[in-house]
Amino acid sequence: VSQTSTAPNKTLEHLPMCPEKPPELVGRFDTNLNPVMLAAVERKYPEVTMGGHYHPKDCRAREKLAIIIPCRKREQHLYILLNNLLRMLIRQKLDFSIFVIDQDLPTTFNRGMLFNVGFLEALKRDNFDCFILHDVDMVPTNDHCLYKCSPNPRHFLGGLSKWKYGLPYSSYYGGVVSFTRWQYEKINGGSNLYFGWGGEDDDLRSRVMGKGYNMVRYPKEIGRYDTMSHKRDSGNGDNPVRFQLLNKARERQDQEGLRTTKYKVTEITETQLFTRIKVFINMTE
Ligand code: UD2
Repeated sequence: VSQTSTAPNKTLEHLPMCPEKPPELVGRFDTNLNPVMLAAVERKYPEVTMGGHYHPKDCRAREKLAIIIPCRKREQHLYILLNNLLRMLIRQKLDFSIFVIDQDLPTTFNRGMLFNVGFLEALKRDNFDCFILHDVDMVPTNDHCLYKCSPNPRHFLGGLSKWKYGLPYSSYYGGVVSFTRWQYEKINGGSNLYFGWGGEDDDLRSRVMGKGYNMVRYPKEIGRYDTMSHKRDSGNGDNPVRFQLLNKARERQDQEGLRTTKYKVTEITETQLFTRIKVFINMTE
């Protein structure tokens, strides 16, 4: 696949480096979780260009960020997320691209594998340094929650509205996490084996710890997220074998993961605010 419009732009080379923490940041901001039309979000962010790309105009961003959002039949959540998230990313002076990874029906949903797909497909398009793996229904509420990578993979959530801005357990790893390219390759990505709800986030954490990284998380006030309420989706029932899989997570880490991800791209759609990649996953492979 050829390079897209995110290829290094020579005209930016003379610009100063963007500040690590731009002075425009405001801290806590109000979220808007009301339904919204995609066209309205597009009109709100004319500076985001076809395929979901943006880079600051007055400075050179410190890294190239790919945001990977698994999304099957959750369009309204996606538009609400973008409506809130894009303003924050622009304020943070980031060079970012938004990838939405969708999975063909009827195969049971596989969140972990879709992150691997997003990572691999993003790298076919540009030389990204940092990857943020992002649930479609998590909306940040504080712009000091910087969407960047760090020396350890980061779990972004300090607290969620649905748990009174706390977390369900201390090793919790769901929702939003970041990896540099090197970190994600080192842990061999996420497991491909979790079909249905649950366990893949704990497996991911186990892989992170298995390669000697520390658990890093934003403090509660900064990693404060609003969640969109929803019923359990059809095609994503409880994974009955999640605990068996989890017991062997560390042993399997090097045999199974990013390096063994198999999928077939069935559709690619570019809209102004994101590139959507739809894939077929075979449950028996
Ligand atoms: C929790 C975790 C989530 C994940 C999941 C177990 C939180 C805040 N998040 O989410 O990170 O570990 O449990 O698998 O606790 N999705 C679709 N379509 C579907 C199903 C899922 O797009 O049909 C995507 C979407 O991005 C969603 C994510 O997968 O945000 C997680 O699925 P969920 O929201 O149904 O699960 P939830 O809220 O219990």
